[in-house]
Amino acid sequence: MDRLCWPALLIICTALIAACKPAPDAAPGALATEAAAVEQTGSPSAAEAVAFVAEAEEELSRLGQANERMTWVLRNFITEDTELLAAKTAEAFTAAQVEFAVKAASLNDVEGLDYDTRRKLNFLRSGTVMPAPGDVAKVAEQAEIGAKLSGLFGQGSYCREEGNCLALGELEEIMAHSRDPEQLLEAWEGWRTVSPPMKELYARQVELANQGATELGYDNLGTMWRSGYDMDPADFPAELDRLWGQVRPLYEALHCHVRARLGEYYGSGAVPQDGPIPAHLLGNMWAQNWENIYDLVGPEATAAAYDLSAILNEQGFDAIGMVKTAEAFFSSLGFEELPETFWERSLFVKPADRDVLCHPSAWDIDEKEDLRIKMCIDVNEEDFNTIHHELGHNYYQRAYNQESFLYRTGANSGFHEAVGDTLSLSITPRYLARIGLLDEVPDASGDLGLLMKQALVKIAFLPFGLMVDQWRWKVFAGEVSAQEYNDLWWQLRKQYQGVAAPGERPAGAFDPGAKYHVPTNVSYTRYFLAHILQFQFHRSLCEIAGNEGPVHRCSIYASPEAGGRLNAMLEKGRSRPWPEALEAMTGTSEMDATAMLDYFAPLQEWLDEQNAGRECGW
Ligand code: X8Z
Ligand code: ZN
Repeated sequence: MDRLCWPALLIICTALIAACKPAPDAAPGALATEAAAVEQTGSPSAAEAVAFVAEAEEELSRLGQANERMTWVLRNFITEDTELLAAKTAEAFTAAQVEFAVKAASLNDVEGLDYDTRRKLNFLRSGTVMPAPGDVAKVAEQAEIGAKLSGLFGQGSYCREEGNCLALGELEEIMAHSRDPEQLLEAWEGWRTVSPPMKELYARQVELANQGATELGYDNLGTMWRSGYDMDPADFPAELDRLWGQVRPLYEALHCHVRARLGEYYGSGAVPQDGPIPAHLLGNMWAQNWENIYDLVGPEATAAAYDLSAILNEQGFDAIGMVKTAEAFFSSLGFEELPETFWERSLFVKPADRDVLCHPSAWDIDEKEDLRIKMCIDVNEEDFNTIHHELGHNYYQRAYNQESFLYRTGANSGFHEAVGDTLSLSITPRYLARIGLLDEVPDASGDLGLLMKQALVKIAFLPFGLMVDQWRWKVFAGEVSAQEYNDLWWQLRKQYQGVAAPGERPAGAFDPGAKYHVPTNVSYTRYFLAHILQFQFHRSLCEIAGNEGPVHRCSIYASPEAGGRLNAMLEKGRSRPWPEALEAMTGTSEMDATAMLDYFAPLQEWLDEQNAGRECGW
């Protein structure tokens, strides 16, 4: 289930779900008895639906927890044995998910259902990330493919020659800090050697999951993925377009300025001034976050923004110290401290002696108190922010632990991703001074630099956050063949991000597979939504905290009023439609990017000045 996969677990369990499809006809017999009862009495009654939902919640919770625990072991200790064992556990869980989904679909038309039963039936039907077709052989095949795909990613590395291999983390370091185009190109292309073997497997997995989705009554898997937003799935793409339309001018201004500066640095031969930016020059393996090239593109005239990475290192922070600092922020809002077991059981540092999956994740093992994160923390600003992101998941999980099983998740997937990021927006100079990380609060002349840095994280991300699922939805809808996957990927990268591959891609390339969320089947629109929502949350919480200055200078640190309002939303999980949750928190029931635009207004003005006389666009 989703909750299992919460951001973190979602990642994990989706991979396994994909890997282990049990055939409904091979599944346990609980529902057979019920079906027989229905046969005797004619169509199922509302009371039967209520009983069915209760049974499903209990069973899925039980199997989900077993799966969660096993998956934790797998991701912390990747071997053939743990892969096999985890696949078995996931299979049982997936078998139940699919069985309950089929049954829920069959109860769709029951009349006289109460609100919660109707809502939960919908979640039961649509909530399986990679549904299985009802055929034993295909289920086994799909299980095998899922395991292979996540294995190819998790154990991937780039080897210059035998014995000289670089793991993803090391390649990402090069992408972040090297300014040598040759070296950047090698790291960029090198990492993409892991994914060509995924292509055919991925295509087959899509085919199988689409069959599963069709059996549940959806046109294809994409429609099923779009069904979790309390609206007609057919309207969801237009909702995303609307939000993207709000922020696109700001993105285009940022792109224009960054391209010009990169052109000055690398030469306009390397960075053509009328086309997309080569993807290896933006400081990140996927060109999704540009903060690492702040030194090349930031405003020169203003005082330099402080360097939080340097400060954390100078002050002797280690991974635990960073997590403790993030926890203290939540405590200052009135949230209870993390349990002792969090500290005992989490993974904070990359182990030297075994394969682990380093992509950051947050876990809720027992749906009560057994919260954990798994992350290979480096002492730098990016990871400091990501720790807040992960703890946001954990505090959300704990806040809704009194809700029933199917409501133990975010109001929508974007909400879950937005909580920790909302707190990160409050990591302001004043806050850093208050906790002793800065000696004094820099004056407002440094704000432009800070806003630029933030824009390189938040604004630069937006089109990437959108395009990943635009690609997947077309793939799921069968609009392209496997041979066309990579071309479609780069077509969308260009269309949305204005970014291009640094050179012709080889015939077998499967570049989407080099991004974690594709081989592990984690939906990505969640992050796009989270980037919009977190500014809405921040603005409202700042008002509640009594902030009167510009919103980019506001920190909600130590405001129990803001914490109380946040908690009121978190503890409801998804028991009510997300627009209600949003309205209770912000006073508006619409997702809306004006909070984000207001936050960046001073930067937009500066960018427009910089871009005067430049030809923008690609
Ligand atoms: O995957 C994540 C989180 C875990 S839910 C670290 N993020 C996306 C990514 O890394 O691609 C956060 C930002 C976008
Ligand atoms: Zn997350």
